[in-house]
Amino acid sequence: MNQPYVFITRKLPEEAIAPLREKYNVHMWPHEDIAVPRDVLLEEAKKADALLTMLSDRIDREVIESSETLKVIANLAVGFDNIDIQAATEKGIAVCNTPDVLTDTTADLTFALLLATARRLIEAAEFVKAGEWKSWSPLLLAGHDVHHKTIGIVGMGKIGQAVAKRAKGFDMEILYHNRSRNVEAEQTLGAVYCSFEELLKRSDFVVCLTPLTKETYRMFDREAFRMMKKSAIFVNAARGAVVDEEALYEALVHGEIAAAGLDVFVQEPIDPTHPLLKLKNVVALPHIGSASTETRLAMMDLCCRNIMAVLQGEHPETLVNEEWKWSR
Ligand code: 8YV
Repeated sequence: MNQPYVFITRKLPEEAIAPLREKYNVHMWPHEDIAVPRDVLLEEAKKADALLTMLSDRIDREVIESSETLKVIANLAVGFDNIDIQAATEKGIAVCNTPDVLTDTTADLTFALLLATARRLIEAAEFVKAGEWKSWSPLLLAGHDVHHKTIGIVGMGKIGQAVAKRAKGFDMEILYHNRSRNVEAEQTLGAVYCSFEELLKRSDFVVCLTPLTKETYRMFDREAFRMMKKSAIFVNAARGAVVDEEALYEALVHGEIAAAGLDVFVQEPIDPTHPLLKLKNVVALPHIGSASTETRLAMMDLCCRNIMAVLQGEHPETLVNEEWKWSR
């Protein structure tokens, strides 16, 4: 009998995918830093039983419907806005993601980005390295306090809650907005639910952690930034497209908000000439929310376990499309 065929869309460490190599015919795109071209993805999907994919792969209806063999797509991310879930479900394909294992790591980065933006850490570090630190002055690189301020978290899922936990350690008042109430965050962290508008008006730090959906697409628009305090700091560790980047730029340039810490962008990698990157009050990171070695290995391991489960006819640990039915 032929071994199932698994295609991995990026070069991953051999030790991370060893469990797959033992059981299956594994083919891996040989580049770590180059996304698999569309034509190769289509060719591979056609014959694959399983795909291990990244956020940078567009797994749309065309890819999904080109395959008569595909049984599982394991995405190396908690988000899955790169995959047409509806098309996969219609084809009986399981879609899996990597929640939980990245929660604390992503919350750490989100809070670090908040701190770095408020306290101007990147500017300050560059200042020292550039040899510009010639004397002391009372307001040299003075930023803003984080402790005892109000944080407004938009998207109180697992990562949002983990950020709230960190905010509690900084004695912050915690507001949140979410599709549904998060009773645990309210009871254990004293988080207060409020409307999107109220959160924008009251928060010193507005932190976006909501998934990208039709409903959240560009929810941070011109009007949203106008509602924020002029001293507000905006942090986005979710998805770029939740924000109207032109509106954000205008808000930063015209002093409608004070600063922004961004780990995600509409276009990734962002064009180095992008106007947002020219602003001193923007801290920009290359989408590294879950990028610790430990967590990335745990995410890879979970992807492998999910693929093996489905190919063995079992229910995977972290299934996205709950309506998926595995016809054995
Ligand atoms: C990705 C992310 O894991 O998990 C997500 O949804 O945005 C990141 O943590 C990373 O971009 C690798 O795909």
